Amino acid sequence: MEWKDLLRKAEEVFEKEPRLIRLPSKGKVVFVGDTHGDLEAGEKVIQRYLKKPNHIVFLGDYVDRGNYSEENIQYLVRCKLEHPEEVFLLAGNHEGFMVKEFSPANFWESLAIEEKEEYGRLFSKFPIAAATQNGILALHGALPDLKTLEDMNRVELGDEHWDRVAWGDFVESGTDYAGDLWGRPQFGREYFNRLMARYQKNILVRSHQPGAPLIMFNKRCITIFTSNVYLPIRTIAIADLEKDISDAEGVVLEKI
Ligand SMILES: [Mn+2]
Repeated sequence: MEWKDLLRKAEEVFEKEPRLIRLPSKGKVVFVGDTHGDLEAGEKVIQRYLKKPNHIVFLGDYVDRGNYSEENIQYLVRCKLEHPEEVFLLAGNHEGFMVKEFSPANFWESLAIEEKEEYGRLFSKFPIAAATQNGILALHGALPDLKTLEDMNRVELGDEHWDRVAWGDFVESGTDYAGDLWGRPQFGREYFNRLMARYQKNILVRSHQPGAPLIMFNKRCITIFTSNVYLPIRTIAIADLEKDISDAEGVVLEKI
C-alpha cells in the first residue's frame, strides 16, 4: 500500500476512537514508551506480546530522533489496521508538530508539505489516554486538570489540556505547578495526587521524560522509555488487567 493510502485508511480507524481508550478487564496490557524512530522496539513488543486477549498501548512519540521514523510509524499504523481492538497508539508531543513546533525535528523537517499535512491530520485523530478498570491511567506526559476523566474526550489538539498531556513533565517536588522549562510545563507531587484522586486511578504509566526516575510519588507514577536512541535499555510495563493494582509493585517492568 502506498503511504498516502495507508494513512488515509488509518484515519478512518482513528476517527472512530474516542480520545480516552477504556481497556477491558481481560488478559494483560503492555505499555510501550517513546519509540522515537527505533523500529526494532515496536517489532519486538508486537512479536512477543500481541496475542489474545492482550492489549498493547504505545504512549506516543513515534517519530524524530531515531533513524527509522517513517518506517516506525508506518509499521505501527499497519499493526493498528490489522489489530484495531488490541493495539492502541496514543499521541505524544512529537505527533503534535503541526500545532506546537519544536526543534530538532528530523522527521518533520524531512517531509514535503503534502506529507506533513497528511501525517499531521492522521496524528490529530490519535487518542491521548488509556484507562483500565483496575486502577491504571496511561498517557504521554502529564495529567490534564479536567473535571472528570471522561472530559479527556473533549480535549482538542493544541489546547491547554493537550499541552499538559503531550508536553508535561513531573518533578520530585511537593508543589503543584512548578513552572515551565523550555515549553515543557512542570508539575509536582501535590498536582499528581490531586488529579489522581479526582480521576480515581491508582497509578499513572507515562513516558516522554527519559531523565525522570522510573518510579515516583509513592510508587504511583511510572515513567518508561522504550527507544534505544537516548538510553541503551528499552523498558516496557506489563500489567495484569484481571487483578487490582494499587501501586508500581503490581506492574512488571521488563527490559527488551
Ligand atoms: Mn515526548
